[in-house]
Amino acid sequence: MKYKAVIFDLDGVICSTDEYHYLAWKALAEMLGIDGFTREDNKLQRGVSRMESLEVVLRKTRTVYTEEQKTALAETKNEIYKNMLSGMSEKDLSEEVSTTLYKLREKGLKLAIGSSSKNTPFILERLGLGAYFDAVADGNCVTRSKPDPEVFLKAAEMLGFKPSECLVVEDAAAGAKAGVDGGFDVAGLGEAGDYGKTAYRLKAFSDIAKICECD
Ligand code: B16
Ligand code: MG
Repeated sequence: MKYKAVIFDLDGVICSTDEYHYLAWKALAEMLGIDGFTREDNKLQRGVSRMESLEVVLRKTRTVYTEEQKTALAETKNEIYKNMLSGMSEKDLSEEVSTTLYKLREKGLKLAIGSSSKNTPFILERLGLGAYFDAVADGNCVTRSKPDPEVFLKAAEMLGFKPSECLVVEDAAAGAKAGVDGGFDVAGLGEAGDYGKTAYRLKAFSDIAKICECD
């Protein structure tokens, strides 16, 4: 088998929480009197940290905020976002994702999460995957967010494998760059598939089973 492990991004790969991020940032933008926050702007927030995401919103206003105010704004967005997450349950884990994870695990592959999100443990719990993964590297254990490779390198280290032995699955351009720069083969969904250096462009999540010879 070509790979010993698969490291998954969370938001936009395992679950559709990327849509909640967008809605929560849009709600914050409206609170600040910013009308023109769009899905195009939101693409720049994918995979990057909460504070960097806030800067994408604040670029759209001339108002200058202090660091203290920025911290409070990021907290407000997170409260809106967590409120949306609180309605999530095991039903939000798609059949396609759960079947594919099962097939990979059956073949003996190790499975990990590599996410920029500090809400990773909460989301995995809601999805019924709290104890499912062999390793979880997330925004709580890194100092540099994607496109820096730190989170994926950390996940590989936790698993005890080299980057060349792991496949990274991403939906964001920043995440695809992080994987490639870390020395991983990357399978890209959507926008990540358009990042030139990915090893695979996925049409569907379930394609991972074919790549890992589990189908
Ligand atoms: P939080 P991923 C990333 O998760 C999101 O794509 C990105 O939009 C978000 O800003 C980041 O997590 C931080 O999230 O505010 O929950 O800590 O795609 O790397 O799983
Ligand atoms: Mg993502």
